[in-house]
Amino acid sequence: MNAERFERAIADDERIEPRDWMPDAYRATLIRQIAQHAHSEIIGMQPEANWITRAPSLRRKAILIAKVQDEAGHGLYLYGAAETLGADRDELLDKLHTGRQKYSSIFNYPTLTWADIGAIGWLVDGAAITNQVPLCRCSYGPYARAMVRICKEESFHQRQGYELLLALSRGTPEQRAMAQDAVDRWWWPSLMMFGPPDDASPRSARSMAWKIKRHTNDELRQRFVDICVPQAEHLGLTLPDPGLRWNEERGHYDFGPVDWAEFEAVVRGDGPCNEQRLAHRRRAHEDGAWVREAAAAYAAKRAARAAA
Ligand code: FAQ
Repeated sequence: MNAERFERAIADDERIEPRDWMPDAYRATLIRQIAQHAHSEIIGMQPEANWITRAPSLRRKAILIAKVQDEAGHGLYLYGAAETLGADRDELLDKLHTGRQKYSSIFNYPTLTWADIGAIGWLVDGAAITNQVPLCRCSYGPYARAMVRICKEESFHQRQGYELLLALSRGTPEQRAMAQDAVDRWWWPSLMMFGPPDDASPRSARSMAWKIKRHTNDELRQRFVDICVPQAEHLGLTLPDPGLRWNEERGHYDFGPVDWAEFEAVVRGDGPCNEQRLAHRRRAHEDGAWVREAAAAYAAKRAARAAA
């Protein structure tokens, strides 16, 4: 009876809420995806935080601090959404710290110059929005609702990155070269954010049937390429793919092959910054132990006072 009601709700495009009955595998899939997403947000703070102290002006510094702070906030909404499924936040963090849960491959690349902050905003946040807008219609209510606010903030992040790159591409020859170099390095890893190709994506069919995912990895990757090509033209920068060309018949841009061996290596832990990212995250967690203890002690004191 419960299973039937669940299937009907999915078929009718109704939202599944925390107290509703759901199959164990649906719950487990959501906890995995939401946790990976939350981990990506908080690990994703590191590459950009690397440039806060070196931002070229007070305005750029204030914008960057706000963006990195938003990412912490996104992590918190997402851990909150995972908790509505019965997951324990400490356990999820422990799984991240011990390598038992993943975070997005993209955050294992270094930010070598200031232009990387622009390329991350334009391409990484752009890819994140392309992937996440459909998640606003995900069948699980708390995840879908968290996505609405996150997408609004990502949209601001994307624009600031684009504006930053535009300023550099219209600047001195050195600034322009720096912008081009950043786009050259971030383009392919951004395409990898959408996950493996459809014929090598073990989770897609089940997640599409449950309406957790609304489009396949390849569909969203294609959408992203189609959006970026005219934006790159407007920037006056080149995308590093000689195979990029408009295909009249398909109504889409064709693009060259993604290096899936590189993707697999990065997901396995062998990317340029995997070790550094995890080590920093573990250290930050340990350094923050006293804050968690103080907050818990304060909450206990307030609860005791309220009970008295
Ligand atoms: N990196 O069968 P599929 C952001 C894993 S945006 C690492 O296709 P699925 C914003 C996948 O999890 C980034 N692992 O799986 C920001 C699965 O792992 P499993 C985060 C990847 O779930 C911007 C296995 O490969 N966004 O943080 C990647 O159906 C700037 C098989 O793959 C999200 O997480 C990858 N790129 O589809 C923050 C969005 N791709 O089960 C700071 C929500 C796949 O073996 C600065 N997630 N894998 O452990 C999703 O939409 C989906 O989970 C996909 C993967 C599309 C990522």
